[in-house]
Amino acid sequence: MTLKEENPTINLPKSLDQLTTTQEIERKTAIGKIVTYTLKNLTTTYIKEDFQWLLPVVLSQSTDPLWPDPNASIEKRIEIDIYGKPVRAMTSMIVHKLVGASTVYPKLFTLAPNIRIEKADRGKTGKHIYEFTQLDFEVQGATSKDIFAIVEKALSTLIKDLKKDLKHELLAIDRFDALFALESPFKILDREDLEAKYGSTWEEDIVAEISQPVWITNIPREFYDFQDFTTSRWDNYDLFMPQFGEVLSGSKREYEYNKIIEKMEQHGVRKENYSLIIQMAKEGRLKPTAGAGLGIERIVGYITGVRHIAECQPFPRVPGIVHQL
Ligand code: ASN
Repeated sequence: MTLKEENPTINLPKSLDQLTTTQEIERKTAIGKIVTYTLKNLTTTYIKEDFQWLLPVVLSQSTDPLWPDPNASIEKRIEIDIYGKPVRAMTSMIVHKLVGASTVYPKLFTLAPNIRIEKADRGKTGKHIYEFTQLDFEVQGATSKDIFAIVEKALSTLIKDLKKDLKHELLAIDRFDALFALESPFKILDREDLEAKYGSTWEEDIVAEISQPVWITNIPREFYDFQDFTTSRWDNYDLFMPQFGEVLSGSKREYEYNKIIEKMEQHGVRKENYSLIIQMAKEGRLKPTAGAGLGIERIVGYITGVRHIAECQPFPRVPGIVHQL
């Protein structure tokens, strides 16, 4: 059953070649301008803060295991052989960020294409796409609080500047009044407290309740997120936007050899895929870092209020639907 049949109120995002009416084309034009402005504004903020902009890679022996993660829903992992070696399509540049920030570029960011073949039923969430771009950044020696401050400044600036410079486009898609100034610092909530209060639906419940962005911390997930082994608490975070949901996730990172090995073994992660960072950790070359990745289509989805974030892509990547382009 296709998404359209199941929920006739959600129109599937169309590819550029399928847009025919003036209204459709004007809407896509406004969204395109907002994407361009968002990329320019965010990258300018990071460059002003002394970050180096790294070009992304797409095929690599090491990529994000995306496991264990309470939100993982991967139908298929893309692995091919090139030059006699197995490589994977990039799920996130986390490993490259850890190496980059530990060695040559202590403050780095990249605009990275990530490929995650989500289960087809995620086509209906309006929040998942099987190819997306993240503004992924990492800072040597940073704490979670340092990362919060960087993100809060970048997003507050973006919303303020958008309302000033792109009023015409925001009005055209009826989002000018819906977008309000962000008030920093954002509230910090613990996932355990939310589970105790709302149960398993905490994500939807909190998104419906908040009127400003909130940080959610202490989420059990991949080996590279920092965990305090004495308290079992995770020093990691997701950023949730009101009436929308998650737009960013990140953490302080593990860098100690013994902890990394213990977590990889516990999680059943294939150590041979990560031999380089394991070796670096063993030699003390992996440094303490912290960082995060902001989903570009998600933040633009929040700004534009689209029903499906694939509407922010020129060539939509809705799980379960493969278009010729
Ligand atoms: N970009 C995320 C981070 O920095 C990782 C991810 O996308 N899974 O932690």
